[in-house]
Amino acid sequence: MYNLVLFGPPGSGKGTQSEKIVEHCGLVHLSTGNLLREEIKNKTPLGMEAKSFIDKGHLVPDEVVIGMVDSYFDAHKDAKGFLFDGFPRTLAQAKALDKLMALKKTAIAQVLMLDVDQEELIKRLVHRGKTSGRSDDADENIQRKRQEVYRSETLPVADYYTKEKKLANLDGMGSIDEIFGRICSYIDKKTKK
Ligand code: B4P
Repeated sequence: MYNLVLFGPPGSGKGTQSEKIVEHCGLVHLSTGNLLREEIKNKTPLGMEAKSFIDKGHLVPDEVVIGMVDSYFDAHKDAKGFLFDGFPRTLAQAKALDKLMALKKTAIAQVLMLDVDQEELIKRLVHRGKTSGRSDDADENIQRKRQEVYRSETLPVADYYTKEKKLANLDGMGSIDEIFGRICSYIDKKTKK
């Protein structure tokens, strides 16, 4: 099993690049953002709880997200590997993911971090806000809150993976295809070893 985490701040292009990576590598895409939006769309109790956090730019509680990931694993027993997009976002989630992987007798192979300038992040999200219909995109104050939450709660996850010698930084600036090219050369180099 080859398991990859795509990491980076809100708007760094995780969702955009993930679509292309899963096609290139034949992995199952696990986006906690997409799963939560699906729950919200279906007005489930989990979705309604999640919405109250997302609309303020906060993270959804760990136990909710971890439970959702656990069920997704169970529903994809035959996967040859997973691409984690937007998960883990806290240290507790990173530790829970390691436990889930160990239970499956596998592990996270690499964590790719997309580096993007702060101004470019806000520019992308403001642009997405005009078309996405996502309530968390609509307001620049919510976007700034999300960047703040990323720095305080999510960035420590990068240190966790650095200590495990799994983190690689990639330039996330440029066109979507240029960035995808960088990601592919990195993955191809690692998987051919
Ligand atoms: P996510 O769905 O993960 O949203 P994101 O971080 O904003 O998106 P991403 O980085 O994927 O950006 P994208 O490719 O779309 O999370 C949403 C919310 O759900 C979170 O705030 C949180 O509340 C909750 N949540 C999710 N996971 C959670 C977890 N594990 N724990 C707790 N809470 C959780 O790119 C952004 C825009 O830029 C797009 O419009 C795209 O077209 C554009 N773009 C991309 N690449 C570009 C490029 N190279 N050049 C120009 N534009 C580009």
